[in-house]
Amino acid sequence: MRQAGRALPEYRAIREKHGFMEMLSTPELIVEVSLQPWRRFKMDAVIVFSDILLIPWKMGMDLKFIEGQGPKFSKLIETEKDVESLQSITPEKDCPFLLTALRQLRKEIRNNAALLGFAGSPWTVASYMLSGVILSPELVEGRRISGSFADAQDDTVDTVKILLEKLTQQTIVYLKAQIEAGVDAVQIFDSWGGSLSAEEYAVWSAPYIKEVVAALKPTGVPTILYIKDSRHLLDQMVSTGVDVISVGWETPLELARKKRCAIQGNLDPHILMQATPDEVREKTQNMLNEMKNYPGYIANLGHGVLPKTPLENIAAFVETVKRCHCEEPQATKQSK
Ligand code: 1CP
Repeated sequence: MRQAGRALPEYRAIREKHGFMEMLSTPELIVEVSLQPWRRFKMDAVIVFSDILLIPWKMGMDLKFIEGQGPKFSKLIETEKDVESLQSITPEKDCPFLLTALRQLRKEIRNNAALLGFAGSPWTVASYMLSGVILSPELVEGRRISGSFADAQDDTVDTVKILLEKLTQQTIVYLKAQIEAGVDAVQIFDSWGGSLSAEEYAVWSAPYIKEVVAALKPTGVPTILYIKDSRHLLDQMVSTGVDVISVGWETPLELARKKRCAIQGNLDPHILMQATPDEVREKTQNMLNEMKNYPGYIANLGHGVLPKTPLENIAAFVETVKRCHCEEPQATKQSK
């Protein structure tokens, strides 16, 4: 999840001095910002500071960061010609800053934490390239694009499929480079996958993720697939072949458990933002109790940390999870 984000004062201090795009492409800043949450909270994993839109940026799309909104492309993909003009990336040449940062992070954290690399799923990244803004809730653009396929000309559908296939190949190359640079696992963010129905997902997202996962299998590095609104897509998530399914907070863990697959998630980040530290401890403990004895569970939030989250609540979450490794929950102790 987005662990640095805007919640940390030390992150905001760096952002006051440097633009987001500059931060994305400067190894020293990537390393520093990636380490900030870990220094403070000592979670078990460090996710590298980067963005899912790095691939299309390096394929030739002009990316700018609009303050208060997020990263945006100046011109979206509209025609087959636009898709054709996208270049293939060579990670060592096009994003050496990221690979340098990953190697440095590996050295700094040694084996004291897992180092996570990531990429967006082809569907989610394509949604941004084709439609741009997904910020307003009524504009779930992934849905709009797929909805328009019903009336779309065949060649539009083909163009989107060519784009998805292109992105799939780039994602494979990009994640392989991150693996070579030393990451322990990679997470694929299909943040907008949940806006598709199960039938649409089977056509527009799952096959491309499957291809990425199959290509990474020989490396032996575990893959994690995150979908925010994942409730109706759990079977498809498993069938992509990923090692871990990471579910949003609206998906009951009880449902995910039935899939007999390693699970990551899923405390509602709003709890961290609104509740007291005691309430955070209680809700976190409830989640841990629910997953007790489930083999292959990674405690996490169901989406990124929200910007105004009190730091003591993040600390309460991490401490409760870490304590759980060595102490049994109170209720279980008493019942023995
Ligand atoms: O916190 C970290 O440093 C972890 C690295 C990280 C990750 C894993 C960042 C840095 N972004 C991401 C993934 C990412 N980026 C996703 C998938 C996860 C999710 O669903 O949240 C998405 C959708 C993006 C795109 C993005 N980047 C948006 C959404 C834009 C939109 O229109 O929907 C935004 C606002 C960003 C900015 C961003 N990326 C990362 C950070 C720390 C920030 C905030 C920057 C700031 O305001 O200072």
